[in-house]
Amino acid sequence: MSTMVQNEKAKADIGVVGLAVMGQNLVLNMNDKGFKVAVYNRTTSKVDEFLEGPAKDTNIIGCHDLKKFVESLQIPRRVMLMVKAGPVVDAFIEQLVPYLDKGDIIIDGGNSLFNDSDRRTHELHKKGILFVGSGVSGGEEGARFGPSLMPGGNHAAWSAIKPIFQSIAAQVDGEACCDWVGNDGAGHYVKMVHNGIEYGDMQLICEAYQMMREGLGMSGDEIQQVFAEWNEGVLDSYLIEITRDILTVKEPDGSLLIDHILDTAGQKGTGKWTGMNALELGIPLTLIGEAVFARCLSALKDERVTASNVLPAFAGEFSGDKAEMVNAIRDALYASKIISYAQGYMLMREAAKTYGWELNYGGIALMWRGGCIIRSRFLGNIRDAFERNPQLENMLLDSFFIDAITEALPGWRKAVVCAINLGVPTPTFSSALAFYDGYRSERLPANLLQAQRDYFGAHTYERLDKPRGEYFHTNWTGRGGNVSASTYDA
Ligand code: NBP
Repeated sequence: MSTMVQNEKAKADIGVVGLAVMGQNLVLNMNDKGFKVAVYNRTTSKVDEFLEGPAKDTNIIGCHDLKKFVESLQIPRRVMLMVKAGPVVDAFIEQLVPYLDKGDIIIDGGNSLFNDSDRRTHELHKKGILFVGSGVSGGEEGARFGPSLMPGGNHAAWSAIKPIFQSIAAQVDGEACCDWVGNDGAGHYVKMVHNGIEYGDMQLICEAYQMMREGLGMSGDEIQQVFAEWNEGVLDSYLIEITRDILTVKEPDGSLLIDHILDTAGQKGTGKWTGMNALELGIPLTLIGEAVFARCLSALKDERVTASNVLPAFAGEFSGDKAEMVNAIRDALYASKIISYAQGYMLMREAAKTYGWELNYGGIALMWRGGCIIRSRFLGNIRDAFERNPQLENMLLDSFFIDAITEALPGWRKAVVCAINLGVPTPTFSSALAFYDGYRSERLPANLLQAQRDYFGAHTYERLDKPRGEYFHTNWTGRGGNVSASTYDA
């Protein structure tokens, strides 16, 4: 074996820049799976602390400057950035490029905006560098023991990173929760939708909790039992599981810890990005939108306190069968969750069309089945639906989901009506039901809307008894002219 080959073998398989919680845990995960990793961090003392602490007695190579870091990597060099999203990623790319050669790979594993990943893929492609923007989900524990990984970007990089990515990812039924998502920003796009869905799932659970707590007057222990039961059935998921566990945590005086937590939700923007993109693409992503707005409303704590003293509820008290209503709430949660995922998939389908990606919808469900925050049994059903029919236009038209919604529908309506009567806000339960009723309606009142538009702005309308694409204008008042506005949809 030549000295050069020997030297190459002593080098690292991959380098990771950024040693905060995600970076450190991913590096340890890679090390466990037998990969040699080099690490670098802006604050270099963190490299030493890492090597003396969690990475003690490993093969991990610590570097204090980027040039040496790059030199410690096998060719093609694979550099993964686990740093704060935004300009920091661009700054690191700029510093790294002079040390890299054509065919080397930069992977951004942060929560970057997909448009940034699009841009970086193209800019680096011009320099011969392969860029991958990868969604990483699962938080600290996922990073350490198996995250969900959603890589996209320059496909030429995939074969070189696949063995590492698929072995560090979570595994479900022997399959890695990681596969190539698509070109350019597709990986970060799918991660963004994942986060939007996460917002929706969390809000749905919170509404179920509030209905039981405020509406039905159930104790924390009773609700904890309900979540424990739900986690054994179709709702089996990580978020239901942690809710069950959160409800066991008490203060020294025996009260529930969550009763002492300020009811004002934070957000870091990925739910908002998903909603903004849905508006941009014209997809009715109502549930995630409501989930983002519910966080915004929760943030108006002082105003809500003032309003609570002056605005009446005119709400009744619950007087029915509690166990029956708990089942109805479960049905509302399950059916609304189906709507949320259906809307998320509608958005991804439209994005694929708009941005020119070929997304594997069943594969995406598999990537989310393990390792990430929205992992659940239910994602297996979505995967099966796309396996039955890869061209499935909408998840709601799959036989499994038709049956599931049909079964849950009576309880869903009952729970929403009950919430309205009790004055308990359930924006995601109710908006999901409104979407469902709209989606299944052959006829909506948009005929009147078109008439209004034509009345005030001569925007024209199409007729049911004429072919699509033929536009008509009516002089509604007798005062207007016969000139119409041009027809286009923004
Ligand atoms: P942070 O998002 O807190 O980023 C910390 C890293 O960014 C450190 O290496 C820090 O270096 C570096 N950094 C910062 Br901050 N500002 C810098 C600057 N101006 N120049 C150079 N380096 C800078 O860490 P994280 O929570 O581990 O997340 C890493 C990425 O993964 C982020 O994009 C995050 O959104 C994403 N993510 C996080 C989670 C999660 O659960 N936390 C889950 C999934 C994805 P320093 O040590 O010198 O300050």
